[in-house]
Amino acid sequence: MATTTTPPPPAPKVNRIGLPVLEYKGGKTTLCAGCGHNAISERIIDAMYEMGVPPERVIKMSGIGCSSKSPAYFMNRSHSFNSVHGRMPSVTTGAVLANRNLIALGISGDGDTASIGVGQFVHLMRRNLPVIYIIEDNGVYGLTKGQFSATADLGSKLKTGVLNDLPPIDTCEMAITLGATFVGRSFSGDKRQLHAMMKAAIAHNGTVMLDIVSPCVTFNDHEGSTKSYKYMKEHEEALQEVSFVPHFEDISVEYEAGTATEVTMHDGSKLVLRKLEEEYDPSNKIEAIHRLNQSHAKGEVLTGVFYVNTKTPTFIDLLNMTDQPLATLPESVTRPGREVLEQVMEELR
Ligand SMILES: Cc1ncc(C[n+]2csc(CCOP(=O)(O)OP(=O)(O)O)c2C)c(N)n1
Ligand code: SF4
Ligand SMILES: [Mg+2]
Repeated sequence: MATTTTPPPPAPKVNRIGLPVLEYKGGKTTLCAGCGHNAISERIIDAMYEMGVPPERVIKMSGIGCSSKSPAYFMNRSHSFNSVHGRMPSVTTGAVLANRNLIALGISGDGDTASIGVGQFVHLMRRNLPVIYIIEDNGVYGLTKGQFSATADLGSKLKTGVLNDLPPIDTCEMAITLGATFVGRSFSGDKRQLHAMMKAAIAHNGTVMLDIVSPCVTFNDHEGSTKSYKYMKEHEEALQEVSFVPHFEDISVEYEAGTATEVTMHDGSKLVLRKLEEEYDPSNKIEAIHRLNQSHAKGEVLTGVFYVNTKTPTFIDLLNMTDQPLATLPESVTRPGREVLEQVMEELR
């Protein structure tokens, strides 16, 4: 009698370090269905998988808020630290200085960053510490039931009908002015753009600041909100078509001369910014601030990569740190002996 054997299941598709995408996933989300933050988690999973980032090298840092909860929903194999509200920048700075081999991914909210955390945000941006800092921006404090945050637009309306009478903080303008070296804005509903920007962020060595408009379906997705899906679909104005070619893919990108700007990233990857309108130079800070101001005046939400600078030294370079991460140095090196202490005491006498 002939026997039939069932063929083995096909091996899962793996990335350049041999991991399937499953190894980049996290726990099941407890955020509201349709929350923009969930879409951002998905883009992080895809980008980290496609770039072949070893999950164990990533530290997921956050503050407090629905956005700050989201690191639980991606990259389970990575390290994670949920800090105090608005204090993620200082904890991240400490972690990166202790181990320079880690890849820091900071997830914050507009409240966590631009309200309680604005002082810490300012000092992180001016240091050019290697970190990918993401603001999941819904214009409200989602976790505490929808009060306006400091990124809410003047005249936008709460569900209760209350109008916002204060002007917003533009976190991208702030980050560019202060010294971040890769600054952009995207929309959680713009899958293609966000995906390319996330991969470029991974390739950058320095402070990346991405403000991602991420609608809160429960408290800020109604008529009168300027951070709703409908408003973003009607008002998003992309500055460029963003494409990214990682250094390990030998793809030549074709574009007509003068229609695109190519930025070579630290690892040799290419960020290609295809112009959709007039000339735009992403290495020009003044131009970036000007375009952002212009878009506010026109009532548009400008998205894209506003500023890239691959030349400024990072905080790690400035401190002239040892190549070996401080956290791995033996105590014999990090702990001065009794003679050193005695010498210091002698000098103080
Ligand atoms: C020191 C401190 N102050 C206030 C709070 C209350 N609180 C928790 S989350 C939050 C705002 C979160 O807003 P955001 O960062 O925009 O995150 P979202 O929930 O909108 O994603 C506030 C005010 C707190 N947890 N700790
Ligand atoms: S309350 Fe808003 S921000 Fe929080 S999970 Fe729900 S939709 Fe997202
Ligand atoms: Mg918020």
